[in-house]
Amino acid sequence: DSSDNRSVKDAASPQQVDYQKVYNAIADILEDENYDDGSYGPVLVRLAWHASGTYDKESGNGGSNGATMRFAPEANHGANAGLEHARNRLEIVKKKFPEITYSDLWTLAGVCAIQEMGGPYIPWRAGRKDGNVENCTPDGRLPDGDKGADHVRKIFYRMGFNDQEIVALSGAHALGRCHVDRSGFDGPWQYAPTTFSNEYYRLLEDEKWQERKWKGPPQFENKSDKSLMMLRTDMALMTDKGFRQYTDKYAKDENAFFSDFSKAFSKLIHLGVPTAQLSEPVPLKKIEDQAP
Ligand code: ZEM
Repeated sequence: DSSDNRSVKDAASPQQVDYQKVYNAIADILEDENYDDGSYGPVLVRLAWHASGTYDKESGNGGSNGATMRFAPEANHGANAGLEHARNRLEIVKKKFPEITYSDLWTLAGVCAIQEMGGPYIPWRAGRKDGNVENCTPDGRLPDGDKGADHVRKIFYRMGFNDQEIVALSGAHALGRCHVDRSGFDGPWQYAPTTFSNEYYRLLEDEKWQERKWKGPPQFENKSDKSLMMLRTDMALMTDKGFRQYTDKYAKDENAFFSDFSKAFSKLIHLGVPTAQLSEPVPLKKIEDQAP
């Protein structure tokens, strides 16, 4: 019926926003020497992931469509602690481009951060609509770091991912760190936490990992200098047979990792968004690949 058609068209209206301009504005505010490791990139990737990873393929609800983490119940879910840093930072861009939805902005910011930190190109489509407080997802849909392979599979299978995609997505832990005041865990996974690479898999396999003795939640530290960490869920990618084959592959072959990560992350940030709402993929060039 015609009113339905109209609402779909209005919602997407992707031609009204210059997404490359939005991308460039996000790229502009990634760095800040006074924040964390000098970049908002990692926490922006985490925002895109937590906005999307609530998807439930059975009911079709959750996912990035809606940006429901703006509202109190979901913003206060334990897993989302600290993501206000990402949401607040993006307000600068939202003010410049008020016509973009939050749900498009958050996912686009994840793509921008990955690409600008040296990662692969990620196909992205516009057209997500912002929901309201009734669309908030129930707590408990995102993974807990202190659990094993069964838990990881349960959570990611619910979104519709397979073992290969789980391992590929986990390579995002090349970026950023754990913060005691957010998750309770502590430390980065690799030595250059603002550079996207396959270091996460290489270190998982090449370092010796031992349980850290401390008052915080159970986590692992590398024996050699104790400056790096792994969650129990990270360790599962090495100890579980089904996962290990892909960890081996990505540790050896960064191109394979980049290619598989790009596909899996793109899938993640479109989960649950009705196809009719979405634009064609929007080419979003890295700053370094744009004409001077
Ligand atoms: Zn994470 N992640 N994650 N992750 N994550 C943290 C940080 C970051 C898990 C997890 O519990 C945690 C994916 C999968 C899984 C990022 C991206 C992606 C932190 C630390 C925890 C505890 C939070 C803090 O204290 O600030 C678990 C259990 C996962 C699966 C089993 C996937 C998939 C991701 C993207 C594709 C990123 C970029 C960070 C770093 C954030 C930052 O602020 O530095």
